[in-house]
Amino acid sequence: MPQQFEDVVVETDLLILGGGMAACGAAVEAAYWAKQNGLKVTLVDKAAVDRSGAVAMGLSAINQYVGLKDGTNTVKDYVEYVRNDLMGITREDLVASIARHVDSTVHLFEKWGLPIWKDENGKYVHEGRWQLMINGESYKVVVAEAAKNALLQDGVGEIYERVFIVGPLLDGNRIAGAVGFSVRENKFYVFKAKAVLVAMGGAVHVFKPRSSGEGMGRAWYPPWNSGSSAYFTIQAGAEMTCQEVRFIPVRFKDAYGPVGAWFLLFKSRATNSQGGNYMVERRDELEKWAPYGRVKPIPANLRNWLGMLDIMEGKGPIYMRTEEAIGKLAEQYKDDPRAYKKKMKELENEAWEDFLDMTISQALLWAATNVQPEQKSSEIAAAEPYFIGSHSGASGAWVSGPEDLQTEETKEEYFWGYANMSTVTGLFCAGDASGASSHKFSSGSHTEGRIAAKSAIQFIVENNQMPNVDEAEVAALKAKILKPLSTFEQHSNETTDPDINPNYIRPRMFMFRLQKIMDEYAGGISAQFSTNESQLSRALELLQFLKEDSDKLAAENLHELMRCWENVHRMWQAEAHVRTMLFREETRWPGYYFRADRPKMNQDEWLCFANCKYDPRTNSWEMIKRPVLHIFPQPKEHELLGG
Ligand code: SFD
Ligand code: AMP
Repeated sequence: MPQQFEDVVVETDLLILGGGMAACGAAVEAAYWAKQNGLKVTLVDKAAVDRSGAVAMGLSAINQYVGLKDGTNTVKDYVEYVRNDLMGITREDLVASIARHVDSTVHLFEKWGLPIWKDENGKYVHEGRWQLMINGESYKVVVAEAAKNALLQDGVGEIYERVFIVGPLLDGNRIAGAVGFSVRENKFYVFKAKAVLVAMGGAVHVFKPRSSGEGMGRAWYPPWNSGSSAYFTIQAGAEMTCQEVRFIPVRFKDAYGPVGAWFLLFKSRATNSQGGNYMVERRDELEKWAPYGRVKPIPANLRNWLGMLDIMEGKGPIYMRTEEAIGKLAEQYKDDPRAYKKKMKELENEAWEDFLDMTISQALLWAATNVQPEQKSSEIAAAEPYFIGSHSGASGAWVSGPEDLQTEETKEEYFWGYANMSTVTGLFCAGDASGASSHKFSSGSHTEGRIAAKSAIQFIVENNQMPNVDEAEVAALKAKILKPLSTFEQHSNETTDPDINPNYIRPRMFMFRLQKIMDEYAGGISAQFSTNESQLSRALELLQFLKEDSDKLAAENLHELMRCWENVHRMWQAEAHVRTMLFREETRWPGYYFRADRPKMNQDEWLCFANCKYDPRTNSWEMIKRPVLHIFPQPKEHELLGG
């Protein structure tokens, strides 16, 4: 009987939600400070920490390493890089807070056993200025082991795996815990906590993916990151930021292999079907987006935009010129056949390992389609939109920065007591869950998890009372969360095909409907990433119908129950996105999306954060504009924008 559910109540001091990069960083740091203060830490992951989250398959590079010790770069350099890539709009205090600590995290990874490439002088091999090459197939296992050791060895904490967190518990404006259910057993979980740290990753499959039919389920970012962080913080009433910033990654087509190693390590070019290089041929276009079109490296969205223009003019496909890049790197060995052969073998190995370490399906697709990268180019394409605060997107919760990095001006706006605390008391966020601090990637997310956890423990020490939990609210939440099971049970025998039923909708169909709305009206791949005010308004209207129908979701078993809630989470991420795109009346990042009715940047108002906040009591949204302020002086050219 699916309706017989055991209630499991867990009381803890700090509750860490998620078991990915940020959560593992949080676990290590929280365990250290909790031990000193006699506190308990509980971590909950919907999967198994060893292989959960974005790094499940491993990675082939650590994308954020500043190199402070040997003076390669400064924190300010990193902040400038991020600010430029986001065309001026970033929380410098948050980016600096991570950048000043990230190297120590990378050194910990190495100490825990992660192999980082070294050259003949024992120095790290860089992919690009900020990126280090790793043998990273087991990256997540290494990081998870350290988190588990920290939490479990001295009895400081406990870990719940395969428990899906649905939403928050609140005591007024203070977080009081979370509720969820086991995806394996009939157990309903109530976690009561003095502080909660959200690190449940970003959101994938909000938009219709390029891969459909036999390839469906394949995505660049993991499909099991389904918007739980955004849902949790939105439902808690936290202010959200940069919800209009979706990330469109350019990826090897159909298996989503990342391009960074090809552009940076192999120094490859991408050319269109006529052999033209859009980065060269379309350079003039960048002036339209000045001064950000002039910065180096050219912002990721503008790089996308130039390629998209080629596609829209019918010059596709775009190819990564792997054979040319490998040929050039081996060229200097040409006179010595043995050395040349050796170098070619080495490059060939590196090319395959790049994918075998982090996107195995890309290696499989290459093998299946007889691609030998040293002989043949591979197609690349702009993928569907993702919501991810840790890569080149920026969506997430609006969190407090650290006190010591604020100026008098920024302190007013960006600091409210505890680093990485959202606008809800006791609710902390890290990794994809926190916004406006892009380019943290795996290492920066782990680092931000550490920063947030340390701060959360300080919060608990200074606010050491258990918030009240309203048991009637818990009972109502339990009924709501488990309802899809009874809906299915009640009605599934009324039709010959249990998929088709006038009384309910199954999660897969619900997801298709959401993806179709977003794809067609909110600037997905079918719409060439283009939208306008009328289309966005229509999307909101259709999302409203979808929301009404979410009450009719049906689940045959626990796995489907998880699928139901994953899609509800995605739906709320979608709504925050559409509302924020409507709020900003401009094309707000060309190459991420294009507002056909507002084709330009609004130069007078560009430099601001577009924030939003949902009030669960009144079921209403508030849109808020926040200023972009600097902790480091900005280059002269940017002053032209008046920011
Ligand atoms: O090449 C619930 N990333 C890269 N980072 C790098 O440093 N180098 C790279 O090479 C990177 N590349 C890359 C990357 C990711 C992917 C998928 C590919 C390639 C193919 C990005 C990083 O991986 C990313 O920035 C961090 O992992 C973000 O960390 P975090 O902690 O914010 O998210 P997570 O690791 O995905 O963890 C999420 C956790 O939450 C759990 N979860 N638990 C309970 N209840 C729920 N409802 C939950 N929902 C989710 C998950 O199970 C998981 O534990 S490249 O492309 O640039
Ligand atoms: P990706 O594989 O696209 O996720 O990129 C990995 C890293 O390389 C990220 O830090 C990107 O910002 C960076 N990167 C990728 N392509 C380029 C490029 N053409 N120029 C500069 N940086 C890049």
